[in-house]
Amino acid sequence: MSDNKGCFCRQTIDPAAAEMLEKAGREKIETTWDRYERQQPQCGFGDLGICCRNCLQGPCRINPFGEPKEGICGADADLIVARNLLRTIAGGASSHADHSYSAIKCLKAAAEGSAPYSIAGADKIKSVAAKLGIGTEGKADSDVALEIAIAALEDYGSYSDEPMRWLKATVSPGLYERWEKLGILPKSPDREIRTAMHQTSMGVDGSPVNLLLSCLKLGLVDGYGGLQIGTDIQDILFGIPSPVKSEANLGVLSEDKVNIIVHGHMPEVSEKVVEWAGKLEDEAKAAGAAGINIAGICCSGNEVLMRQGVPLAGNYLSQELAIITGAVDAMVVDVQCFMPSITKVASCYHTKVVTTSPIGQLPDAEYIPFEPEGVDESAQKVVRLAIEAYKGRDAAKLQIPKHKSEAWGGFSVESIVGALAAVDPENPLKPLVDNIVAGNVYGAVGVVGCNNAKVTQDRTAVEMVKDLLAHNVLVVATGCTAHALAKYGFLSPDGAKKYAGEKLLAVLTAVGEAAGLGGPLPPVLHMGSCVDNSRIGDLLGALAGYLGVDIKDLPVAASAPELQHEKAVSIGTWAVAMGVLTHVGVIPPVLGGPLVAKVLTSDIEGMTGGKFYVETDPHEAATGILAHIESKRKALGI
Ligand code: BF8
Ligand code: SF4
Repeated sequence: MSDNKGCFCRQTIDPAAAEMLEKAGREKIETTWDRYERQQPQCGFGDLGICCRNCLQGPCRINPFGEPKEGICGADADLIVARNLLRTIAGGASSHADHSYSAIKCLKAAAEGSAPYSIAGADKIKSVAAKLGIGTEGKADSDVALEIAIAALEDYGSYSDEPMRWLKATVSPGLYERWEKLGILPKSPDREIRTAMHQTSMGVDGSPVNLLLSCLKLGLVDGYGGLQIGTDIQDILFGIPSPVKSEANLGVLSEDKVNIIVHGHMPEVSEKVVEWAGKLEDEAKAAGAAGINIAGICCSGNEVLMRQGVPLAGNYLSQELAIITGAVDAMVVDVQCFMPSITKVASCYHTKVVTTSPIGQLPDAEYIPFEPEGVDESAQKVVRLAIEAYKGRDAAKLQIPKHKSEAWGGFSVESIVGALAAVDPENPLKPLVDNIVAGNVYGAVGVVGCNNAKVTQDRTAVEMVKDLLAHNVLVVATGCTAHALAKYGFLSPDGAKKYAGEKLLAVLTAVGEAAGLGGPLPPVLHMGSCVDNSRIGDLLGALAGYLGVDIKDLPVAASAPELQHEKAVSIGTWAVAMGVLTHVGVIPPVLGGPLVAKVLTSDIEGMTGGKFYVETDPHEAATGILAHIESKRKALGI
C-alpha cells in the first residue's frame, strides 16, 4: 500500500516490479517494502551486533559511545558480536546441511528403488565415486549411487574425530593442510552446529578470536556438508546441467495457461512438479487453459532453469509481486526464503499456496507433504489444485507485466569445461588460463546472494557487474543475483555485445562459436542456486590446480551485493576460508565489535588469504574488486 505515486526507484530498478508495486497500491495490497518502512528506524544496537539475549538476564546492550561497556555477565562488545556472528553462520550452515541431508535421503530411497526418481546423472556418479575412492567396476549405477548416499550419511552420522570425508575428497592437499593448521577442519556437520550453539551460550567461550575461528569452521561445514554434498547428490539425482536457453522476469507468466510457481530450494519438489505438469497438460486443456506454464522464484527457480530450462519469474523481493499479477494459480514452496506474508497476499487473489515440508508450514496454505516414496501422488495433487484454481481466476485483477529477457542457464563446471574443450580438447582449461594470462580475461568474480529490502532491488548487483564486465572481468552468478542479472540481459549472448569489454567479448565469441552456440557465451554464466556455489569452488580449485598455485593467489573475487539470509553469510565465510576476497554490499551487524570487524576485514587475510570487503556503493565496490584483481595479477607476474 505504498502511497508512492508512480516512482518506485527507492524500492527497485526492475520495471516489472515497479508496475506490480503500482498495482499493489491501487489494490491496497501490502508488500515487504511497506513493512520495511514501518520498521524504520531499525534498532541501532542490532545493526551494530551489540545486543545479546543469549540468557534470560538479558537483553543486554552495549553503548558504543560510553557506558555500559559490558553485559550483565561481563561480555563486552567484541564477544557479543563474535557470538552473534557464529550463531548466524551456524544458522546458515544448518539450512544448507538440512537441505543436503534431505537430498541424500532422497538419493538413497531412489537407489533402493523405493522413490520414483530416475538417478539421471551417470557421469556424476563416476566422478563423485572416483573422488571418494568408491570402486565402480562391474557395479550397477544404482549400487554405486547407494554407496555414495551412504558415504554422505556417514559424514553426517560420524562420531569419529576425523574431519569430513567429503571435504578431504574435494579440496587440494594444500588447502586441507592450511585448515588443519588453523584447527578448523569440521567433523560431522551436525556435531559442529551443535558445538557452535554450545560455544556461544552463556558462560562458555569468552574469546572473540576463538569464536571467529569457529566461524571459519562453520563456513566449511556449509561449504562441504551443505553446498558440496548437496550439489554432488542433486547432480546424481537430476543430471549435470548443460547450457539451456530460457527467459526471466514476470513477463514469463502466461495469460492463457495455468501458471504454477515453484519457490524455495529443493529440486526433489520442483523437478516433480515440472514432470507432472508435463504429464497433466491435457487436464489443463480440458479446464479451458492453453496448457501449463511453470516458472520459478528464488533457488527452486534456479534449479529447474539449470536442468529443465524453466523460466525465472523473479527473485526474493518479487515473490509477493508475482501473486499480485493475478496470474499465479498455485505457488508451491518447500524450505527457505519464502515470506510468511505470501498467504496473506494470495488471499486477495485466487492463488493457492501449497507447502510441502513438515518444517515449512504456513497456517493458511494447503499442506501436501512431498515424501520421497509418495512424491508422484503429491506432485499430481499440486498440479490438479492449480488447474482447479485456474478456473477461479479473476480477469479484472489480471495484469502481467510485459517485461522479460532472454536468459541462459546450465553452466555447471562440466559444461564450462565442455565448451572450452571445443577450443582445446586435449587441455580444456588452457584457453581460459591463456586468456587470463594474456589479460583478455582480466579476472573472474562470482556474484551471488540475495535481494534485501534495505537496498534497491537489483541495483547494486547490476551496477557493479556492468563495471566489472566493462573491465573484461568474467562474471559467474548464482542465487537471486543470477535472477537479477537475468532480468537485464546479462545472461544472454546479446548481453555480451552490450556489456562485455572488447577483449572479453572476443574470448566469449571464440568459445561460444567453437562450442556451437552460434554466438558469444553470455558475459555472466549462470552456475545455479545458492547450494550450487560449490560449483564455483570446484572451478576455482580446478584453475588453481592447473596453474599450480593456491586459490588465494588467483585474480578472482566473490561478491554478495544484496545479501540478506544467514546462508549468504555462511557461504561468504566459506569463500573467505578458501582464500577469496569476499565483497558484501550490505553492512553486516559486526561494526559494534572493533576487534571482530578488524579481524574479518584485515587480519584474517594472514590466516586464509581471504577477507571480507564491505562496500555499499556498487561503483566503489567494482573499483575495489578490480584493484584486488590487479594486485593478484601482479603477484603472479602477469
Ligand atoms: O539460497 S539468494 S534470498 S533464494 S538465500 Fe534466499 Fe538469498 Fe535468494 Fe536461494 Ni540464497
Ligand atoms: Fe547479557 Fe551475558 Fe546473558 Fe548475554 S549472556 S544476555 S550479555 S548476561
